[in-house]
Amino acid sequence: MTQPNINADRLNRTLQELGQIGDSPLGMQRIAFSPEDIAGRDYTINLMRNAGLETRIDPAGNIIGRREGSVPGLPAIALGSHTDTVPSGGKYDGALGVLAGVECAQSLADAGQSLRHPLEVVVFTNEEGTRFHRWLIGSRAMAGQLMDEDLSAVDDEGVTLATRMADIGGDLSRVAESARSPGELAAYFELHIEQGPELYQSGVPIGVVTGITGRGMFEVEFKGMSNHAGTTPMPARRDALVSASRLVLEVQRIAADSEVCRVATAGAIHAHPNAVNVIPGHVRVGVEFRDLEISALDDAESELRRAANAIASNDGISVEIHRQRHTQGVPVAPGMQALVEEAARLSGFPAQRVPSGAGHDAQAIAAITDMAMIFVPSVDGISHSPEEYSSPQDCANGAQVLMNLLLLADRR
Ligand code: HGY
Ligand code: MN
Ligand code: MN
Repeated sequence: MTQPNINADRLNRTLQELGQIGDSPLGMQRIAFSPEDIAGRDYTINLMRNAGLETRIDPAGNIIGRREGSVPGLPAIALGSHTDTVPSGGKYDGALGVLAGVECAQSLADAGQSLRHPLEVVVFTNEEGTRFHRWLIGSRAMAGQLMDEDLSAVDDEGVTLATRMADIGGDLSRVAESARSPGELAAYFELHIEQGPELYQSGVPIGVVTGITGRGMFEVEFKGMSNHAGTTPMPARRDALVSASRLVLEVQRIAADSEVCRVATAGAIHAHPNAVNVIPGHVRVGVEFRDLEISALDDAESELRRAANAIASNDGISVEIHRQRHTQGVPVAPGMQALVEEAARLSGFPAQRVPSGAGHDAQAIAAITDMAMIFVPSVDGISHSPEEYSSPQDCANGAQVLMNLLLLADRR
């Protein structure tokens, strides 16, 4: 059987075209549910249709392009990722996996080759979680894992998830219908940029993902007292931003010095009233910890609580720690890793096993079917930045391995 090859030029053209949608001098701004995100979704739906896929949007806003297989009644093999980006993000995170999935469908159509299994290509809603501070919305919905706190979420502009979902063609009142029953999917494969330095440093073109990290998210709220910056004596101040700053350094210490968990980040801060001549009375700090082991995340949480309470009592202000969405780390089954290695060998590329420090839709979909991930190198390991870059050759390599992985799985 001819192994249809993907069309590298076409893939890289679609990557550049999608990369124009929502681009800005500060990087990609396709924040989930935004007009830019919707434009990117529309572009992708059009590509899916050109590739011979029947498209639908499920109640969780997931875009599903589907082509039936030659053997009736078989479960589908799904390829996918996300097209939403972080603020000032890059052109490859998520986009590569979606466009490579479409490219596989297009190449099969061009070769007049059908698969035994139905093929689905999926764009998952709000993978990044920038909106609502809760990620993997679409993939958790497909896995039947959305919780009441997700469904009742309101974003920073006061808009509900129900409204945002309707904006993209979803219907939160029917979100339970997005959940796929066991046996509907035979496997899920996701091509993604590594977003870290390992493959780029080792010069190996293909990564066989061994596991996807867990993540614990918190918002730490310090309440002091706003006051006049010019007239309030230093000893009389209850400066919430000074206390928050001490916490930011403690968060770094938890991972960098004590190595309680693999990484720790205080990535967001909101100081109120955020005026240079007012002592900040109210500060919220967004904190996240990551590790494959849930026990490490629990230990990091204990450390965070200890540090925050010690700082607050020392500084004479109050503190509240809000525990937000936690995500379990997920290993990739050895048999699925072996299948990716075989696909890389068939494609003629050396491959290296590598863990994922980033989260992915695959870790949610792992709850309902076998999954595997393929990585390609990120130049200098940079991601979630306008500097994010993967070469056209590396992108094409990954798509070819994805195609061969799909063909291998289809014959199983
Ligand atoms: O944040 C992450 O790990 C992923 O890029 N959503
Ligand atoms: Mn991603
Ligand atoms: Mn990302």
